[in-house]
Amino acid sequence: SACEFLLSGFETKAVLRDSAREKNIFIHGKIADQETVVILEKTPIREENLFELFKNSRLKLEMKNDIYSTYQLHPPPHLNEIKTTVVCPATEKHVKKYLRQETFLVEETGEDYRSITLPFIQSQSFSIQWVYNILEKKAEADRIVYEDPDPKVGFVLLPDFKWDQKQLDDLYLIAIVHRKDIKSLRDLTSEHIPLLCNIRKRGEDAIQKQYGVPANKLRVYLHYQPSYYHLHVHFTSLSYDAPGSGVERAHLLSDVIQNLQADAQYYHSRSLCFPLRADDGLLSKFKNAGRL
Ligand code: M7G
Repeated sequence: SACEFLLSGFETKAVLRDSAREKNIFIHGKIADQETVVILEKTPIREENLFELFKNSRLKLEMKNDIYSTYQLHPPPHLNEIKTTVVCPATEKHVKKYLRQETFLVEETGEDYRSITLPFIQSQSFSIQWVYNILEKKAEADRIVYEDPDPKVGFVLLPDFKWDQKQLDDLYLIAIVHRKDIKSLRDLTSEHIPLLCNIRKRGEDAIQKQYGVPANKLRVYLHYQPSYYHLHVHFTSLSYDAPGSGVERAHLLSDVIQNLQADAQYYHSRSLCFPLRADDGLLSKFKNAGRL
């Protein structure tokens, strides 16, 4: 297939970030003159593969000392895969998103949102074509775990592309709403409580049914700011320290529902804090407006 040799012509320009601990590397480069971001990630070792791993691998001794010894284990190829994500053509914004950078916390009032953030995201944000492709079954249709087709409270639940579905430890799904008129947390009012409750209930039920993971083992939340301005909810395993699950970006769905029950306009009027990267255009907008 065309895919097979996709990376053979990849020219590396820069390593955007890497982590020995997370065992991943984010690379900026070019494929056939197109700006490209490639993410390589070693995947967890799964218990069900141990038998084969021990039986069919070549072992090379590195050192031995008393009762201690270390080896290089060379597993059969199918147990040695690297999860690879390719963004091509990548925009400048994608390159920035993955570049490790200093971040600054911004406190955005409701008024800041309307006068600074909203105009900015309307002119700058990532394309959400991939979201529409999912809703219209033009991509990833075979990956859908659950769908409620209702135009008002319906959504599609599917694995996030950060999850390879090989183990439950790093379970990660997203629920994407069918409605196209809700950009983010900021647009939510009490009118949306039935939608949010529906996502929580049916999303949790579907995950229990499909993966056997109960609701009390899930972290269900929204990001503010999100990268993609079409409302979606993250479902991650409680035991997995998912990227972006920290308090400065994650808003638990249960809290969101309760806040809206207490105050219909909660997310229109309250200040919300979030981190911005040093080179994020939105950060300069806040600076220019004298809000930092
Ligand atoms: P977000 O909070 O808008 O942004 O979440 P973040 O990426 O900064 O967290 C969007 C979520 O959608 C992320 O968890 C992404 O990993 C996931 N995602 C992004 N894309 C482009 C895709 C895609 O094409 N397919 C799937 N299944 N998930 C995606």
